[in-house]
Amino acid sequence: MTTSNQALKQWVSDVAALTRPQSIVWCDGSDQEYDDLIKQMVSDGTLKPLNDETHPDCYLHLSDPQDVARVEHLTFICTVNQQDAGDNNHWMAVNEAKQKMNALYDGCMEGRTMYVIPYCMGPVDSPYSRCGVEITDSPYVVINMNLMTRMGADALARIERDDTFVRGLHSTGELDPERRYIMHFPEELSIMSFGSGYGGNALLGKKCHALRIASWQARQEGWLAEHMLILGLESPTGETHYIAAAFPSACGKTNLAMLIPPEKFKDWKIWTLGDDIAWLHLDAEGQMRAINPEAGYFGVVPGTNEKTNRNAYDMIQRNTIFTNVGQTEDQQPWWEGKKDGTPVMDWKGQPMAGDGGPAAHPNSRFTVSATQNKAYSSLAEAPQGVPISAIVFGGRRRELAPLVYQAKSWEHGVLIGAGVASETTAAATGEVGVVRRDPMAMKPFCGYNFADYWSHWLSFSGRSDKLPKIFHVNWFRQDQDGNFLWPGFGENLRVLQWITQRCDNKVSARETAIGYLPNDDDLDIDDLQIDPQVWQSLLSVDREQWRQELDEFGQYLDSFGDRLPGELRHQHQQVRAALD
Ligand code: GTP
Ligand code: SPV
Ligand code: MN
Repeated sequence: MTTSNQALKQWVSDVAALTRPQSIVWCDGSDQEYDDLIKQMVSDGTLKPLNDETHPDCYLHLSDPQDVARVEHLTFICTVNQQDAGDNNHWMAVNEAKQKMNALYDGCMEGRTMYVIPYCMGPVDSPYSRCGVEITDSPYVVINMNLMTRMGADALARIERDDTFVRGLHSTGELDPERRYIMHFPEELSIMSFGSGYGGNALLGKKCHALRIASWQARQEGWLAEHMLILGLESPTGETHYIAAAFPSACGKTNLAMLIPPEKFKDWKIWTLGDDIAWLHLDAEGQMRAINPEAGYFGVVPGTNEKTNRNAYDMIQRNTIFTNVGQTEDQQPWWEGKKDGTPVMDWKGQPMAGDGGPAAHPNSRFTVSATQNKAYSSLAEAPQGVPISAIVFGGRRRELAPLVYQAKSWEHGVLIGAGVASETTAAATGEVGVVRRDPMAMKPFCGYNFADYWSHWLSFSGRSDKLPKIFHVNWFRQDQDGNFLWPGFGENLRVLQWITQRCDNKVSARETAIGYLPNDDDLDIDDLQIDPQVWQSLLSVDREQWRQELDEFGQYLDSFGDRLPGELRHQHQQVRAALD
């Protein structure tokens, strides 16, 4: 395979001259190619076949123990003007970054195969989709991109038609954390990644392209690229509402997107459109529509079982790549929260109980095609996407944030999104469990200055009078002993039901300083045996705590200086005043 696109041909030849691979392979995305790469990786030991009876066509990859998560401190946005990247990003000057990367790439593929992966983010026939090409020396990246994107011949044909693509260059290098960088050049639509083979650092279609680069493009072109799941909630009467929800990494997107309704709601149905990223556009009528740019799931494994997420559990029984889980005696994958089986080997490939650590790394992942999900929506491939009724923001907050509340307006909703804060998780290296500000769950992923990003969000209210309603949820409130106050998972359906009732003006609500909260009886929870006092606290607004929160949030907003939109400041003042 090769291409008629001169720019692509030239770039591949320039990269080959720099990295000096032994051979170049243009990936066609075929099953044959996938199978051949699996065979090759099994024979060189980078993939282990799992139990073929219980887990047909499932494989285990153990990454370097120092390469298990995104590395935010090594991730840069490189723009001509530093303030275009904003204080929310690490910044490096374009030339400095390129010099650094070119030195690392010099000869880095000697003795290796260089794979050229044309891919399309979104259905290949959608006007909302965008293409890219990733060049990599990692076969693991190729097989993951095969599951996660529309990759190969169709994507290449579209690139040749569109004559534009995002350039992503990736090499695993020596996996040395001291020689690792993930650089983005949004002004040139290019990405350079070196020294990591893991997830968002290496599968460049995902966070690097579909969020950091795409968010920049989206601002220029008038749309939004967001860290959001997309689901359809079908009521017993057959009406479906589509909801997009942004939660920070490892805070419940995959689980919500695949939710199985509890017994009491068995006539309701959740359809999955996406579990991590949404691209949102206004159509000609001013309706916001969403597509999922991805074609597979790169999901958190620990905690997945038949009770928490049966759809996910079922879909990872076959044709799945596991990264950094443990193994049982008979080569079944094993992780904390799996419920059955006993691990004998941990994610480092060591016998269990050696260092007392977990069998599966807390950020261990499965990669699987979305088509294996029983709840995969028939509209997930629709070129025009689905109409969005509600946008939901959420975080992992032990305290403060109620179970659910609704914004009073689009502008107030933007403030609520900007105010998201959440406890850090194992999805990125660094300390876990500290609350940090994570506006719109995009702190690690917004490719430009947050102040400009909020202006862009606010600008939508001037463009449509039927924008989605905005909500905030928190599944993670805890008591003094660390027990969750809300059962979560399937029971979250009850909250989604209230959200859609609000969208249809079918239920009233209680106005508070922070937004509209459900009346005590409007969420159907009779069968849950929640202590009335607990229920009260899940739906209460502690004024003193909220005043403190708003003051801290205000200081954070101030740090964006003159670029902060006046409207956001105004919204903040209104809520703060209402709390007095
Ligand atoms: P990324 O793929 O990193 O973006 O994560 P995500 O947002 O898709 O998170 P995911 O659904 O994989 O959930 C992460 C962790 O949160 C898992 O360990 C889940 O078991 C847990 N979790 C998800 N939903 C709930 C919930 O409703 N309640 C509680 N207590 N835990 C939840
Ligand atoms: C996240 O960290 O939000 C993920 C996993 O979805 S990664 O692909 O590594 O970004
Ligand atoms: Mn994510």
